[in-house]
Amino acid sequence: MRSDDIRRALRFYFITDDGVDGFAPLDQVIVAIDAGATMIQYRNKSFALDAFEEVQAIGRLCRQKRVPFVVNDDVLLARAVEADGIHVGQADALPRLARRVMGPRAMVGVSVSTMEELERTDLASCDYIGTGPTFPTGTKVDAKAAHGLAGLRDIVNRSPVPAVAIGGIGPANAPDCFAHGAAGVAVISCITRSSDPVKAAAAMAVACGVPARGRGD
Ligand code: 3NM
Repeated sequence: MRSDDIRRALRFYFITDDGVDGFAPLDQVIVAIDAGATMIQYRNKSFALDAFEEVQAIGRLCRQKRVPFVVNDDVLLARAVEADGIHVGQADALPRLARRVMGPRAMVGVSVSTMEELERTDLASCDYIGTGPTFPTGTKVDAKAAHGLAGLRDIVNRSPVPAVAIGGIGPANAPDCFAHGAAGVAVISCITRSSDPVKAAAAMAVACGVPARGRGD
């Protein structure tokens, strides 16, 4: 992917929620894509093989809608569903290994919470970083302390690749993240735990300045 395509894809980055009852990941992705999400990540910390077909269905939908699709952590799952890329954490496959497995055209992203992590991460193998938590989040149980907008700006300024802000982001504070240099915002609960996910996803699209895609487009 070219670098301006990557920046465009990062703008409204939706990540599936593995902890919400009655709102399956595929349905979450349908809502996000219809609203205009520009990138989708499948994240399931307790992935088991019986979810494989659902991940394939999410991948197919993303391909059909031309929305880049990445898998969190699991490089082999990403390969198996022919995802466009992989997002790894500091404890997961090294970006260089992830790149080797996924190939030169894949998108590789890595999570970076602090300046120290940024310094020691192999960014030459990465297309972007996810950095957070920008604001406190209840979604990631082992999240570090929030680094706020000033921390976001520091990391953006030092990063050679575009940065996506993550953690506690919603329509109200997404514009602040862009104003502090984020290429995009990654969100989970502002959509998946909303009483009205369709409305919340539409509000995110407006905050990110992206057009709605709408059903069937
Ligand atoms: N990673 P929500 S924070 C998956 O700081 C994830 O790296 C984070 O969920 C990090 O939008 C986070 O509901 C959770 O706050 C984001």
